[in-house]
Amino acid sequence: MTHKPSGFNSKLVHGAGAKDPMGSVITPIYQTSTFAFKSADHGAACFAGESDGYIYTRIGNPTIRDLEKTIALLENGYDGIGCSSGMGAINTVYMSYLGAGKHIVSHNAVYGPSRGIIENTFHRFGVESSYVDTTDLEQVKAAIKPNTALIYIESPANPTIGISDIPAICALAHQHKIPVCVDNTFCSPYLQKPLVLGADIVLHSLTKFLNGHADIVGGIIITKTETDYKKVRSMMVSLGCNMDPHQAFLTRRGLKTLAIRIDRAQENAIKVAEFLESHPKVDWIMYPGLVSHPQYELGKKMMSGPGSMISFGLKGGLEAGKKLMDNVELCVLAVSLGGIETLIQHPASMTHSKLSAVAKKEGGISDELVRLSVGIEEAEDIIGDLEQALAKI
Ligand code: LCS
Repeated sequence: MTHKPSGFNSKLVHGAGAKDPMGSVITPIYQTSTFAFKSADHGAACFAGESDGYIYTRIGNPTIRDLEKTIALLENGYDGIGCSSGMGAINTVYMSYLGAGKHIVSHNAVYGPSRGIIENTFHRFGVESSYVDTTDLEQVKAAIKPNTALIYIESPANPTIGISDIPAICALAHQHKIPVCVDNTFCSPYLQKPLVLGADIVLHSLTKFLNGHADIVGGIIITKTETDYKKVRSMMVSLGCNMDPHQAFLTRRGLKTLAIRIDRAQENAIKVAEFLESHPKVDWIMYPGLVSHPQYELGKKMMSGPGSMISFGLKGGLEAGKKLMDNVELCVLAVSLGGIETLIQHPASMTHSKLSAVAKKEGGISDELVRLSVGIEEAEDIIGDLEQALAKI
């Protein structure tokens, strides 16, 4: 191609330009565990990294590589590493940068298991941690120690929707030569590009917006440099948390419509957020598209749109929230997010239930918090459903 596609939708559709040898327009599913070498010397060259031939699917596979290279292109990164799940990606990053005597600084409102695995498992291996409110730069500054080896943030955070200042945190971290990893699941590269904002590593639960159809679980890590890429890929291969070719195929298919799905869901979310904010039974709401969001201006600087994730609390607290969740008809009462359907869930008793009461309190994951992932249905239908359920409280 003499004209390299520069538009986001063109990149989504055409990807990193993988050409199938049989001329298949869509990258096929290479459903194989292993690849034949042309000769003993070729096999040796593949293992020595002197030939780019494929060896074994845990190490690499053409269907997975197409997805990895495409998402790396979307994030302006060096290359990508597909993983079996978002948690597979997170643990691969932790294992790559942490070890006995090392310290991680992270947000006290990250996806529950991202914190849980550090406090319940990595602590057993001598890793130290500080969970602070990373939306406050001073708290990040105060948490850094001589042995800090990784700063790990989510922005917007799950489930509080708090926004951390990625460029400021990266500038601070880099003064101390600490790498920064951003979980960009809530935004996707369509709305926010952490590597461009200064981060060293970005990761996603592909289960959410990037696949977008609630039919796979997957994860990916994208690094800014070749050095980090090699380090993280070799860890993923050793851990064995690789993607499966069929999972990569479905994600590559879902990814093609990322921008049009997000545009539509976001348009709906803005209307839903306005409806909720003005509803007399709603106590508070966190949505980056509302001026009432405490980091509204910062969000506008870092994100090209407010997205489709909303958190809110009802005046009747937990009991009212439960009533709402039990009475919705169109919105589905389920965890996960970023799919085509509107999902509603209760983080304190569901996604973040394994966290200690102290951790939940520190992170602002209150009992009344209800989280909504707005889908691509008609906005009037979503609002109508919430309205009838709210009327029952
Ligand atoms: N990062 C974020 C921000 C997430 O929300 C999740 C899953 C993960 C990582 C882990 O990805 P997975 O291994 O599930 O692919 N979040 C979920 C949630 O909020 N509800 O159900 C899963």
